[in-house]
Amino acid sequence: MDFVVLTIFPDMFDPFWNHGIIRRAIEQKKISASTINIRDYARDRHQVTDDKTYGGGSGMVMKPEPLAGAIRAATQKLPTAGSVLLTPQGKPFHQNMARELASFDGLVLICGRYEGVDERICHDLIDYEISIGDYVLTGGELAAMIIIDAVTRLIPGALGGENAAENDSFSNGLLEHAHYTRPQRYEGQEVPEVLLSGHHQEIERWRLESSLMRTLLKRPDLLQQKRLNQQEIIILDKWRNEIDKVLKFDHKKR
Ligand code: 4F9
Repeated sequence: MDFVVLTIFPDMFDPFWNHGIIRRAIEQKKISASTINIRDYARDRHQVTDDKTYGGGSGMVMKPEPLAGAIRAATQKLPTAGSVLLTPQGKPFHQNMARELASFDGLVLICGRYEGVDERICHDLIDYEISIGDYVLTGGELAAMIIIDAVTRLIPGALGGENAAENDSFSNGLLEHAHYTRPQRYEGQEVPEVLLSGHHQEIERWRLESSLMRTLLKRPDLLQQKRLNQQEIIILDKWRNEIDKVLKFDHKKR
């Protein structure tokens, strides 16, 4: 996967490319990373990339020519890449979209600054408009990093262990199960015994139960959207029965 980022602040990406999984993915050539400075495509002497908004108002708008020039340069470099504009008006980003983007062989990420970009930047040049959430940032750069991060870890081999992203939260529509590591006893709390038992099947069943429990408590909306399989229904039914028993108990007698 080849990432090209269009930004007026390319230096913001230096620490991002140089740490952890992203750095290793670059070193192992699972991804390539580069930036294009939009300012380099401004043709006036002062290389201006923004201007006052027509109609009046306080905000500045990104000029169309430098941005279009930069997008064309990037898509020439990566003709089969998808192009993404980061904007609060875009489609909400989620794991399925990360999967879709991971299927491209390249991505051009366009970071706006100021109040927004001129409406006339040729929308034929942009495949996706994506928002990372309902809030306004000072620019699209952090949003681009978030997308690159989420996409990179889905690229085969990028996480080290084979298919390491397979059991992640959201991969099956549920939050991931609880995790424990050493020590076995920490501040009086023990690691659940089944995890030490070596019974692969029982461990899998415990993990599914943990996953379902956490999703029910923390993100019931995910559970409502999900198509449950037989085993999942059995586990949830068991809990329903447990709760029913508590509710049917005649508390006045106590
Ligand atoms: C981009 C906000 C993506 C949320 C870009 C200002 C943005 C954003 N998601 N805010 N420029």
